[in-house]
Amino acid sequence: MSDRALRAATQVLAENWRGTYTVPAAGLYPHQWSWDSAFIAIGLRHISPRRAQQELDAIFSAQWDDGRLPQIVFNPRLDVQYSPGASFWHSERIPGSPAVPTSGLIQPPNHALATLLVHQSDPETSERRRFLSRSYESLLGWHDYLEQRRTGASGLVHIVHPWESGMDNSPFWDAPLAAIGASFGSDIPRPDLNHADASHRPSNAEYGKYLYLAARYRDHDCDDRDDAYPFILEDPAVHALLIRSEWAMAQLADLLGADSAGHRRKARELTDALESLWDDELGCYVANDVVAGAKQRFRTVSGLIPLLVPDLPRTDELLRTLSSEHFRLGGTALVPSHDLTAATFDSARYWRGPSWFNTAWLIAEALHERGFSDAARALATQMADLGLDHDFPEYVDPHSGEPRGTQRFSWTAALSLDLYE
Ligand code: 9WN
Repeated sequence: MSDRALRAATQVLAENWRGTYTVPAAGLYPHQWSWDSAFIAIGLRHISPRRAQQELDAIFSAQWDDGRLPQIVFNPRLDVQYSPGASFWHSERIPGSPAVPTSGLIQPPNHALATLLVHQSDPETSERRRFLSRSYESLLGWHDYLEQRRTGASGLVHIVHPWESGMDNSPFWDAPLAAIGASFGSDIPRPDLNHADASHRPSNAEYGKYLYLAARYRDHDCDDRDDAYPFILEDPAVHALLIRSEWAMAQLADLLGADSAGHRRKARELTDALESLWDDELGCYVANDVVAGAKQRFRTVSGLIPLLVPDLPRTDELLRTLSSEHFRLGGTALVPSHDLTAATFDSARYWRGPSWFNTAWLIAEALHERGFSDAARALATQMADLGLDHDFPEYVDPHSGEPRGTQRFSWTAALSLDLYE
């Protein structure tokens, strides 16, 4: 990597650092986000393994009694800058919440994988700070929450809000949201539109449903016991990240001299369960609406992320789909979030087409782990180049590579440091 690229990425990460964690972007996202911090830590380890550890420490210190790691840890002084904030959630009123104000929802479980990579980058500092043993305890609680409280009869992990997928307006959620008659009402705060073009963001109609679901989950004390709750989905990327993280837990257990067999067994069980989301005709995994009992048959980047799962029976098919006209690996900017040929594809709007850097990293990591080193390096180099050329955008138009959303975005800068050199 060139000195200029290293300096530019380091500068963004320094600007967005808040003493113990990094905000995703100064204006649009002024708090700490859960899966962002794990991706940021993966990049930060190349410039400061200690800061990478602190980034993860900060999210672990906001863990709920039931083990969940919250979607967002709020800075209450910036309440009006982001909606819904601390004053919407009032997490201090919910039994089992931590001392700091948080959202009650979760995000995808990439934390054990990040913990392993951060530890491996500087085992000495990690040992001195007891990073591994402390993190492992938190991760055990986090995975227990997902595998006990959030797993249904299918053996697949459940999400209860589009935000929990990290891919908020994916076409996967269109029908499940449309089936919910209620909405939050017409007075929908949109501070996000002060920082990004409305045509790059989810619509007001979607926000009405997002806030309705969040308020309903909150008003039921976030206890996962609302029998008539209307949004329960199984998402391939969330489930695949849990599997990949369960394999990372096995490695962490080995490093700590703890029992790793249970983690390997669990990872295999979770991998067997994933098979029910396979769609032969589409050549990828799809989401399942548990409430309606209906598969959401779209090709999205979420359905390709299982490539990260070791010993996956569908690797060849997924690689074919990734290179096909639907995602055009190598022939377009990064990996589009949605099928380039679909009627629902939109090259500008958030998770309905634009290419994101975190999902590109997950695919690059999967290619690297499968031994496709050249393809992994090519994708990582493209990420680094696009990041540097466009001031580290949140996402890009897959056809033109033009920046969309906000800029000086932390995970874009962080992951551009991970080049498989
Ligand atoms: C809601 C912070 C987050 C990412 C998500 C991305 C976006 C939030 C929002 O920003 O979601 O969590 O306000 O739109 O979809 O993946 O973690 O960067």
